[in-house]
Amino acid sequence: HGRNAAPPPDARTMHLHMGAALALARRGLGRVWPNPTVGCVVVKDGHVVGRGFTQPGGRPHAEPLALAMAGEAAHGADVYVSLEPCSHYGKTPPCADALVKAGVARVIAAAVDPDPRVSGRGLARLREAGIEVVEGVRRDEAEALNAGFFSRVRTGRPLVTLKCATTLDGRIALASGESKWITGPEARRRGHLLRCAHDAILIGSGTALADDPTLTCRLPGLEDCSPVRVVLDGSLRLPVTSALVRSAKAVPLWIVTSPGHDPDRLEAFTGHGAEVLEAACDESGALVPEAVLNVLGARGITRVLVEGGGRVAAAMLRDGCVDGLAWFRAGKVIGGDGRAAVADLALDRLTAAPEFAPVSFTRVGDDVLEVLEKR
Ligand code: AOF
Ligand code: ZN
Repeated sequence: HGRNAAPPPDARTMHLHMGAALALARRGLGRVWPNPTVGCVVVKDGHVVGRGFTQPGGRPHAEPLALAMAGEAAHGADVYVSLEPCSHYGKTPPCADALVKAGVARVIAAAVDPDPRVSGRGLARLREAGIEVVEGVRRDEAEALNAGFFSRVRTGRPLVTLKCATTLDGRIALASGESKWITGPEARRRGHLLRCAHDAILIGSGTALADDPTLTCRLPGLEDCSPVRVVLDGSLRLPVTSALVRSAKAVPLWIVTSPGHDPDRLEAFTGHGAEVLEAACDESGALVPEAVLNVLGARGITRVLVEGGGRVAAAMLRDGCVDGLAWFRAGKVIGGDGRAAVADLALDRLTAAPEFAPVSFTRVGDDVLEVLEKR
């Protein structure tokens, strides 16, 4: 069919509509794994006539939702997508085909989908059908938004963010162990919001034993967004009476441990709804961070929030597994006898120190949230 496309929109118009597509996509963060989160905006004669974003669990995809909202108006429209439309027959038919069928005039895509089933084929299919394709509008932001998905597809491992809440001098508790509270209520709520935007939260069994946390998202309206809870527990120390195990039927709990435990011991956990996963250990019997991340990636996890404690943080940092930091800092000083956020790294030279570049500083109540990314 003839697609008498209007002249292409100017750069500013494309920038604005793609911004809306990215904002829609952002809503899916933490809820769509193993899939990327995608936003789609359909624009006809300068008016937005359809919007959609990837739904929880990863389906439906963004495009069919936006096209359905647009209805007949999709014919001859400009469609903004934060990621290349898919071209494969998965659990749903290809979004590229849906766009062709709807008779859209132009597709503006921010980034190419690295999934080997797609990787350029979606855009090629559109072009073959005579649809004008504009690539790369706000690409950096689109790739940053789906950095977890890109990482899983390219390396098999999820994106790892280490979250800490410390004093100015990097301490998380007094020598006595007293730690409630270092940061204030606003920062703690922001921490819960961070949980929602991740597929999984990971802690060590030491922290699980010391704090008996639940690790759910407890913000009003977001109670259903709790990520998978992952506990690194090489020697299966986690009590079956812990809050984590007791809530395993309501919110997924994955216990990662060393291979070869007695099946009866595993059944104590699986009987409560937890899953036990095996990962490789080093000579000292400690779980190897990369092996753990490979196990999570193989299960489809794209974004992990590491929440403690100091030994897990140190192991992840030492092995170069931390992609970014979300560091909440209270304006308090408790001194060197306080407990460190990161256990010993035993660095032999300063140039070996893991290094991060600042991304943002935000005041959150009386505290500061500092976001950094791997250099
Ligand atoms: C799109 N729009 O909103 C998303 C896409 O298992 P399936 O069939 O759901 O396919 C998953 C793949 O689809 C995923 O790996 C990625 O390549 C793409 N995700 N594509 O057109 C969307 N979420
Ligand atoms: Zn699709």
